[in-house]
Amino acid sequence: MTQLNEGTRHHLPESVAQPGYDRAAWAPGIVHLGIGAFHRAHQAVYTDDVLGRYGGDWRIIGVSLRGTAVRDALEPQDDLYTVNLCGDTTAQRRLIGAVAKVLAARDQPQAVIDALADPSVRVVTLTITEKGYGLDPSGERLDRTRTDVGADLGGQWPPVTALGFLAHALERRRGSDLPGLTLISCDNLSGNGRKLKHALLELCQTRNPRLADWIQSTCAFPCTMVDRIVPAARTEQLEQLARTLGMTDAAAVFAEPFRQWVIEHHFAGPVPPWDKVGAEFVNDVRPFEEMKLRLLNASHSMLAWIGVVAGIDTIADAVTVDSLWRMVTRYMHTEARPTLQLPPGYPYERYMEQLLMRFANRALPHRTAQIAVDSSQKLTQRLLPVLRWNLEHNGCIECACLGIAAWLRYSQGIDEHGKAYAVDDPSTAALAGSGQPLRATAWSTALRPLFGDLFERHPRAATAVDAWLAAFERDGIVAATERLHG
Ligand code: NAI
Ligand code: CS2
Repeated sequence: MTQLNEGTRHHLPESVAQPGYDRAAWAPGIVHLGIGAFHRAHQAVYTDDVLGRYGGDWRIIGVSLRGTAVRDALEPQDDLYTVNLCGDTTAQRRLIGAVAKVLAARDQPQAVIDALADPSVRVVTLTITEKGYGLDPSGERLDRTRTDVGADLGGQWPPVTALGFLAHALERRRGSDLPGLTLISCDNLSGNGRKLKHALLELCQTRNPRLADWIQSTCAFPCTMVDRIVPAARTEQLEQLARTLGMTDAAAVFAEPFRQWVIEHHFAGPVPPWDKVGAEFVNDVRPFEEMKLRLLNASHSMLAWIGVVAGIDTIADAVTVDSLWRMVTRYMHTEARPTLQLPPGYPYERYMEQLLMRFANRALPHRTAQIAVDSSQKLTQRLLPVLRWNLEHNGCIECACLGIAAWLRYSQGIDEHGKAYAVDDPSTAALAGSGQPLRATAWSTALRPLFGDLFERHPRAATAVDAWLAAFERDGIVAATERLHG
């Protein structure tokens, strides 16, 4: 079958919107680290909108830090791909022209440094997953026990982590008297810009304190809130798309229509006018990011853990279960909402209603198993702050404790039908298959890196988690959630 590329794009059906600009007219100005599905369906789309409306040297050099699959898919397609928006009633497709090139760091480490150190590049964006920042569970310090972090602390060539690549490239920029960069983390981490800055400065302090000083004074690390649900593409979606397009697109992404991007207005130099195409530049991102992490992401994770254990494949399937729909509704209203601080009058009710509709979108299957990946990293960003706040303010903790119990149960690696699954999360390896009874009170040493002394200081939380675990064993995980509504 024909493959999508510059030579074939004009044979795409008319219903596929084409980039409204001459791709060759604009040079790269952004390097993106971690060019996975989310970047292609979110930041690259905002940038494509900027190029279409205003032009500018803002095309993107994408970097894969781990594998080569995205480069291998995009290179023969001249870096073109489609974004396919799947709403419950509509499908909209568009071709994205913003990506100029993709580099696979594993094969081309020097080319990655050259791109980051190019004078025309002023912005670096990152979607490298929560663990890509190399931080320990406190989120404040590098995890020096990790071999990848250790290698980059020692300054080895080629670098391994995103931080290692950035340190090498920024050293070159400093040596060439080039301006600093605006480095924009687009991962689901609270204070993502601050965390990126801390992690990079700690690495550079160890290697070269002068570089750390230079970064402090020339670079900016705005925090962001990013939102669009973009599940990993399934083979059957790609096959169906090829039939619709009349050609293959190996790098296609499938996303929901909703999108949001809130960026702290703190830049080291020019950035694309994303604010003119739907993003918001604000002074303080924190209230937005807390709203999203604690409402959307925490609910997602709870549904994912319960879903995997109960054998429920997707989020849309999970929210058709009445007790799970009610659990999420109750969690959002009674436990998460009181912890949030957006200005009075912010339409939280509408936001929460819309979230449930987004979860229920059957046109966009989102596997519970995908969301459950790296759970321990996610738990600390999403659910733990809600539990802490409610413990400190004598609030309700039932749903958060149910969530933590579900995470512990998920970490056992075997579902309620006896089927084993891989727990793709290095930090929870210690919890799986030890044969000890599954109780927060019995696991306090193993849980300490994530929870600190929370369970010792707040026995009511430990008791609640253990009561949920006992209820799961007795009634099954989904039936147990009925207790919330009794
Ligand atoms: P993906 O699996 O398609 O891509 C992940 C990317 O991260 C790949 O480029 C991979 O090489 C890189 N990566 C993984 N581990 C890494 C590490 N230790 N160091 C450096 N790079 C690493 O996933 P996707 O959908 O692109 O999501 C990536 C991140 O984007 C998420 O973890 C999340 O923080 C953020 N995000 C994702 C959303 C989504 O719905 N998919 C929505 C909002 C944010
Ligand atoms: C999900 C998120 O995989 C996950 O952990 O909760 O990627 C979620 O889809 C996005 O944050 C939505 O913006």
